[in-house]
Amino acid sequence: MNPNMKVQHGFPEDFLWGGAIAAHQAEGGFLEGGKGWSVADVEKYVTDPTRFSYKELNFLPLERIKEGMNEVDSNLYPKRRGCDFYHHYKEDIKEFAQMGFKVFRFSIAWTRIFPLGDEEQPNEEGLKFYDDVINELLSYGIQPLVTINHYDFPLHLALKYNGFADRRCIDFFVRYCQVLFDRYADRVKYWLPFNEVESVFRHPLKSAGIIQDTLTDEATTNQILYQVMHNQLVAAAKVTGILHEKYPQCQMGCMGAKHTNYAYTCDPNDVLEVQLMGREFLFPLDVQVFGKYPVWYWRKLEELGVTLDAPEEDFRILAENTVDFVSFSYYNSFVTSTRKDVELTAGNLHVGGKNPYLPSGDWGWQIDPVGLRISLNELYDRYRKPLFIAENGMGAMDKLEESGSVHDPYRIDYLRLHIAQLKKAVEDGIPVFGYTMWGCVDLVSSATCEMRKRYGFLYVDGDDLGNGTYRRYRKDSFYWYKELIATNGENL
Ligand code: BGP
Repeated sequence: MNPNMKVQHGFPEDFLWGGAIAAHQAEGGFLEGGKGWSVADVEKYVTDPTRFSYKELNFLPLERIKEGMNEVDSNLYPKRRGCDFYHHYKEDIKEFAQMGFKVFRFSIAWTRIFPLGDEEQPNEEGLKFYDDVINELLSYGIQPLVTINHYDFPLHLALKYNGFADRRCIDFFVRYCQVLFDRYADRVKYWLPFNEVESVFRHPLKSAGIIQDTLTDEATTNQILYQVMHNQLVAAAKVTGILHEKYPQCQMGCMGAKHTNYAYTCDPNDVLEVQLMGREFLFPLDVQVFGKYPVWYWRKLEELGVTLDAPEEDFRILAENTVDFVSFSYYNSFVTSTRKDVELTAGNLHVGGKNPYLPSGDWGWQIDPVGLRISLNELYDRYRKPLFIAENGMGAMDKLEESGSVHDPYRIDYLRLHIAQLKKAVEDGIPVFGYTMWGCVDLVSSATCEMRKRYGFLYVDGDDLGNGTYRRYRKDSFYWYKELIATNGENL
């Protein structure tokens, strides 16, 4: 048969099933093993996150950073605790292996490797920790997939340089990556430089170490943030080049949050609005895949009055070092309209229009499995690169029964429906090569610093304030995912 006529049934045999976490939400081990302070260590728990907008939750002025640095022993900083993966990684990985994971996505805490960020020499104890994690994974045949920086920028680099606003941070990032590649590239094939690379516009401190107090007015904010975005893209391209040259067996991907939006009405203005919004979210991935900015972008900068400090050399670096695959997070979708009367609802990372056709979860995020198939098709049509679903999952209130069981049928439903759509996309011919369910062990939520917002297959006995044994319990979804992996996605 002509190979062009091949019809895909079900998932490919080597499909990578697994789960994902990030260092600052899972590890704990605050300042242990020589670790330095990251911006996540000063993110304070707020007793009622629903009272705050995402902007208030995510923008930390200098005063609050200093307050956090003075409270070394406080219980009110959940990201210093995570789910204590730092001390539980062996048992957690054993449980992932029990479920049959083929891949595990985790991030490396920059401040374990370079506690301040601008040192010449790395911290051996930090490097050793990730050696142990990687070796543990490989002992069970689980492939590591590493995010190099996931929302835990070194605090010292933020305070001293204003993070990626200063081009010297490009060099610090490159040095950090070189150390990681030289140490782990023999065992880690897949790498991602930045989590949700477009996120600097949403939370500049978390994503790039930008101190809020420097964003004094709209013009200054635009000038700084678009420069930061550029600097991060150059940093990502540089390390992509280094990885490709020194370790050609490895692959570099990009990672973006997929903000899927639908037009609220068939008014062409609504449809256009969706298109314009989509390209705003995707332009950093465009740069990483195509090696250049889209033309509309320069016009936008002109309109905003932003002038990039970008030597010619930057554009050569971007053009020459494009990525091997595209990964993304997908949780929910929104509707968009030019009308002002559309009801709003919460979703991952921001608030958007509420879709009357979709149900919502405990935190108001709307559940849209078909949107995953739409997103996969859209991304493949645009990029023609292999795709990887780096995050997908459901934050919910779980209840630990006295028997030690946790019944989470809502999570099983969410995952079943999304994976059914993923399967359809695979059968559409989209080359998706893996799926890592977000927060496979309960961890601290990113936006709201809560422990009670649980995503995991493994329940962790700890509350928002750190009370509890941190013992792990298997939820019903644990057994469901195990069966799913065992049948390579057939037994949904
Ligand atoms: C993504 C982040 C993750 C994760 C997830 C869920 O955008 O990459 O770190 O936390 O969102 O968000 P939350 O934890 O706020 O529920």
